[in-house]
Amino acid sequence: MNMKNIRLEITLALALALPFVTNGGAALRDFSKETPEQRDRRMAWWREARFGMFIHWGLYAIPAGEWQGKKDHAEWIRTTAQIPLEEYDKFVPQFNPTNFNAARWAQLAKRAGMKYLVITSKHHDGFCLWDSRLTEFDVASTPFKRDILKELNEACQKEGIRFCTYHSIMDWHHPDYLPRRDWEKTRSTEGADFNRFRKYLEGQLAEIVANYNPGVLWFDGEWENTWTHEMGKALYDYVRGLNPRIIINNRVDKGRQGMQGMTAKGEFRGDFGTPEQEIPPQGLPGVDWESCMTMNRYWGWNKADTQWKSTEDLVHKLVDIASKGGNFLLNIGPKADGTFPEEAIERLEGIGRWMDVNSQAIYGTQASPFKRLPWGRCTRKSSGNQTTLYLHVFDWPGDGKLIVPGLKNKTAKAWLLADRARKSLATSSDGHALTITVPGEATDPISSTVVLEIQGPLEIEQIGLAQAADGTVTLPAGEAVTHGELKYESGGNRDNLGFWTNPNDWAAWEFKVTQPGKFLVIAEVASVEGATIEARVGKLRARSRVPATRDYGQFQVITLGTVDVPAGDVVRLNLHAVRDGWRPVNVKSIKLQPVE
Ligand code: FHN
Repeated sequence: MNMKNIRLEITLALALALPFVTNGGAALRDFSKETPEQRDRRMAWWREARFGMFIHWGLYAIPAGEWQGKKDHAEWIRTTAQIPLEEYDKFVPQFNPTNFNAARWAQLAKRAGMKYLVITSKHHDGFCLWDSRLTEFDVASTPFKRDILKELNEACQKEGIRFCTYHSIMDWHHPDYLPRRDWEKTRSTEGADFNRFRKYLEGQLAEIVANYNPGVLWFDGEWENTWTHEMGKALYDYVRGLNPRIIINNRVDKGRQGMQGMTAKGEFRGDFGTPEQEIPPQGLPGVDWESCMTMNRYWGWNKADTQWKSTEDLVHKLVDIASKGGNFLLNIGPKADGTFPEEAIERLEGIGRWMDVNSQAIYGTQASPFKRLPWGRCTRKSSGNQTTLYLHVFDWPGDGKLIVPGLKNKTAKAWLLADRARKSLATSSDGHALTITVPGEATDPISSTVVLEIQGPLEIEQIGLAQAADGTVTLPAGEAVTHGELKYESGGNRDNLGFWTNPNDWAAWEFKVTQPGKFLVIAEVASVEGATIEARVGKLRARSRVPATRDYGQFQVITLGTVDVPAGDVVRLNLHAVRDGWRPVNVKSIKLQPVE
């Protein structure tokens, strides 16, 4: 038995001797009693940061998404390709990322303007990127041997980036983790002890916290039924007991509500919500949340994945998330040799060029005071009696007049953030909107920032959905008030109402009409099997069958009929399911078009 195995046996024996789920013998503290002030102090650096790098790296980078001719795998490959354990273990002697350069990774994160970095210390496959005393299934057993977490932690510190770790509760390798994968028919569960797995999990987290001091412990893989709310609460308190200042996401417990990521009401643990591949439709005042997204399609490296988001799209996502008070955790899946894909580097550098000019409109900002703006987004900072609004203009006004609808403050100091001389821009107010005279050209093709400094309290009238000059009214999915399980979903190519399985669910839009009359009701919808929907304005109804489109992402435009729409500040259109033969329908938008 080699020295590591002896160490392993001693460590495990000590760990097993301790009463369960304790902080080295001391009774667990209950951290749910933390005061708002204590929490604000603990969360301050994370709220200031706004932007971080996610890294999914491990043995799965070696097959690079391909197995037996199929090319749509990634970090889940052991499961999606049903690779038996002894087969997957053969990747261990192949893991030798000789081009891994922690300094380069940290420099690229810094170049992009990212303030923290979250790396998979252990993903679902159970492989550990550090030399753990509790397992041989780690980097020390590979030809590479080097302690990746240690090197990256040190490199991050050099660049002023907060080092953080992702750790999966679900573990497809450890013999005590249950359940087995349903296709692992021959892998015995004999002797498996889930509580012993929990001690292993705790022991490894103690190693990580003690040796690498992560700012955030980003849990994942909490969804299987062997992991309970009680275990989640205990693990949260255990990790906070290891370092009371650490921040822990909501996937430590069982309160996360699917991919929309927010924590359900109740005593669920977790310091922030974790929407995945999507952005909440509105800001969530008083809620800490972070949208995590891939830069292309997969989290782990897949050499066939060419679905890279553009730099413009990524900057717009960063701005949109910050304008709603959230953080953006943007993922990189490094290759097996330890390098970042060139396409990822190109995007990090492009985002960095935008952040060179505009980062102060992102770091330490709070959510927009406006529910919507026609040309872009807004972030804000407040100091005493002064509010600074950062207007992120995606669509630059051709006539040189940037109108801020609903901003009733009459005076404001305005300038272009890109203008170091801060040359004042003229402003005027009609009492309902502030108009800023801006140059004919945007300062940045992706998003240009106009700064407004306002003394005294903000006076804002939320502008609802309104009729366009041509009389049309567009009702987007993200602006609907939904009732029941029906909800807005975004991310990827999703920007629609979905999960409309219950015909009792319905959606409502409110909008202002100044040009009443007869309107066509036009809907952009998708339904695998087809169904009938009905729009209601007052007592009027317009219904139509949604033809089967075979795919919930395959939208088509249908006309439901015509309705009379009255003038008014708050006109309501309700969209209902017709129960007979109901099948789910996705809705991207409703449009009212005046009938000539
Ligand atoms: O299954 C994981 C997946 O591999 C990836 O780690 C994402 C990132 O948040 N989390 C889980 C899917 O929700």
